[in-house]
Amino acid sequence: GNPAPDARTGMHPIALRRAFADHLHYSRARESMSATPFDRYVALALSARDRLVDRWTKTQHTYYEQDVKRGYYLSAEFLLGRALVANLQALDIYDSYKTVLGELGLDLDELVEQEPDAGLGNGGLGRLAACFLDSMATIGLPTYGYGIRYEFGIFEQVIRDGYQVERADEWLRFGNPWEIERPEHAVPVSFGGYTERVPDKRGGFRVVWRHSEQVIGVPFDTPIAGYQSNTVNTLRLWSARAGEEFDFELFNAGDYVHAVHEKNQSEVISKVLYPNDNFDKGKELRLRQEYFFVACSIADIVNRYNRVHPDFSRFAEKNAIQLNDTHPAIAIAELMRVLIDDHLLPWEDAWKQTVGAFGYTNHTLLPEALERWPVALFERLLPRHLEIIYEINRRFLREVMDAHPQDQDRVARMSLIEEGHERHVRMAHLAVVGSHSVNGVAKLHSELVKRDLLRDFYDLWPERFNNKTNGVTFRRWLLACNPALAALVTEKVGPKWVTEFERLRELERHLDDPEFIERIAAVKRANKVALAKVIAQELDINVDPSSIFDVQIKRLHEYKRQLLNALHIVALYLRQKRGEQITPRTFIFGAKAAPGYRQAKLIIKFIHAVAYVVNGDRRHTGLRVAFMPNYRVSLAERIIPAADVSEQISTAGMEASGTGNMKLALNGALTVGTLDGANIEIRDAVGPENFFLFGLTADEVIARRGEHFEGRTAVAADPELREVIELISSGFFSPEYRELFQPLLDRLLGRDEYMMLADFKAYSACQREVEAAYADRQSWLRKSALNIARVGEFSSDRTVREYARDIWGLTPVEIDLGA
Ligand code: DL6
Repeated sequence: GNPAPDARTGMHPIALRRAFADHLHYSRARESMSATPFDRYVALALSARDRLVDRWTKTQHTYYEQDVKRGYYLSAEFLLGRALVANLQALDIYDSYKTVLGELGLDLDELVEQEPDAGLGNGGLGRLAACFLDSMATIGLPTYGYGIRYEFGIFEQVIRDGYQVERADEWLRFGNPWEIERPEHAVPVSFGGYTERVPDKRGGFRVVWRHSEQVIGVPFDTPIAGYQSNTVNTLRLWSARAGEEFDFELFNAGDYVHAVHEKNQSEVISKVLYPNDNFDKGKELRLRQEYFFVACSIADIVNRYNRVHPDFSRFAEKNAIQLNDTHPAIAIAELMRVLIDDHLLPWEDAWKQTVGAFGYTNHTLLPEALERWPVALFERLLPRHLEIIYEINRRFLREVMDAHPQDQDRVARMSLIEEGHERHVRMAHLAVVGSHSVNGVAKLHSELVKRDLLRDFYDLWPERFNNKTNGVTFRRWLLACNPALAALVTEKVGPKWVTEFERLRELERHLDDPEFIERIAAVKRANKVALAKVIAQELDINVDPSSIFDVQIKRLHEYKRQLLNALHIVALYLRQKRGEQITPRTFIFGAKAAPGYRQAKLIIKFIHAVAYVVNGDRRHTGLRVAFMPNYRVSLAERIIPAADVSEQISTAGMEASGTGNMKLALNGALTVGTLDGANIEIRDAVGPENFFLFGLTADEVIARRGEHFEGRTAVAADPELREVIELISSGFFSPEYRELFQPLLDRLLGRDEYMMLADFKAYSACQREVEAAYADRQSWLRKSALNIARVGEFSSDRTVREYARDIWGLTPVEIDLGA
């Protein structure tokens, strides 16, 4: 027979080997002597991509042919990380390629390391979007992701003298083998100018937007493969290019240099991701980014619908559009504009389709994260949208007044426009009014949305509000990142757990089998040894794999309380100095601070200062502190499998959900946590005896604030805490400048807004329980196994199925490759 059957798409090892060689030769023009590791990575990625193409085109064609209802996930962020392993596993060729490459003397893991992370997001919100894409494709839902192709994603963090320094993330420098540019589907996007009423054919008038600027959105498509299924969905990211107007008008007018400058101005729109997590800076360029990708996406959605539908009467029946926070909320006004101005629908008809299509997910209660745009800015950039928002508001407030005739305060509270010396558009209110569904991301969070943040809206439309507790994809966060644990799980419960999370429960049957428990321990041990090696290489710190690996990995934020963790490390250090016996522990941190967030950056410096003292203490070796620089998806994949303890210690009521908490529990770490976000549901699932709880509840936090609690009160009542604060205050951790950390202490001792001192004693006591529990090895391992077995419901497959059923009205579509 043929020695190389179908090298382009065949799955036989011979075909795989040939495909890799062909791509190295024909796509990279390299011989095995001249090829770099990156060339080999690209050759492998292209071989995988080839094998997705048939599925991809078949999937899209099937959606078209069956005219299925589509779901659209609009998100300013997709924190994808690397794609190679996910795609090889989706295609079920990971093992074959490992062998094939091995025969060529190549190490697959080494090629995997060549891929830069796609870091198009800040933290939880962007990573959730990435997990959802994976789940939607795996379930077989006809969905699309829409976002921005940032040329620079989240900055690269380097540490200099304990301080964070930011570097540009040039992730596209060497090219991206996964994306396909589709200039033929480019969309013009307008900004500025004014609106005009012109007579229409029916004796009425229509509004025309005379824009002053135009940019072009060019789509780049990335395949999103379902796990071992035929579905391949599309993530479409928009890149900004200068519009043709520049070429004709400005260039011909002779001012070449000015014209090139203007061209640059329009292309900056998709240059860089704003590096703020849970914070809105209100920059004009940010509003441009939001409108840019929303206008492109709505145009695309409407075009796709229009190809098969003669009018818009079935738009909402055929399209579900989910807003990932308010960043894309302008889509509500944009769809109204397109339907009314371009397609001449009456307002009522357009509004019915709009509300029917949109759903809004809220991801935060923090006031500093809620988007409010100055009306003046809106008017200058998007004059037509402001008119539409005013009209939405006028009709909406009439409804409010009908329901509450004498309540002017309520009307002012609910208005889409916030009055004041500068008027603002409240994007969350626009999102609620223009959507048929509003959801929070964990039970507590959804309750607080109804009770506090959007209470008036909940009064008016209780049926719109619902909860969708977050989840994470088990493909990346167990199967790919922890192959040894995944293999053990598969051995015990079979391979189906990868897509049927309920099966993890069956692990509980093996809990009394000492051999199984020992193997879990061995896997954890090996993962810790591997991470210890990375820590030694990167930080030149030797850590003991038998110590407790205590992990806090997430964006740096005061409410996430990395500082509370650091204060406790200081307390342990003092205990050790006093000669107290402490359980050896390695504290591992990973966190980026927003470049403009001074307090957060000072906390990074403080952790490094504590690490310097603790790690440098030659007489005591029990404690180690490792701050791992440039925390990102691919680094999380190495840290999480090695964790014993998961720090989920946010001030209660402030972390909407958290998702790292789920990943760590899934990999057998025990949580030290507050009753916040999804921690509450994780504790319920794994059992309170397998979770270390401490701290004030959300209601207690509110009560304390009402009582004007001050941190110094807690210090006065706790000798250990006093010693900690005094040591820092003495300048012990910053001898070169003793007041360095005074800004941290001032906030703690005063309002203690995040209740770090208020919760210190409880936290410290809880950590003593952790030590005691770790000392009982068998019991600890059992708790660890129970965490793995019982967190199935935190699969993003469950979450996405709930969205599909309750909000989107979507059902899976079978893709037949033979058809
Ligand atoms: O829902 C995903 C993720 C939650 O897990 C985090 O708890 C929450 O902080 C985060 N929210 C944001 C809000 N950003 N804005 N705007 O990132 O969402």
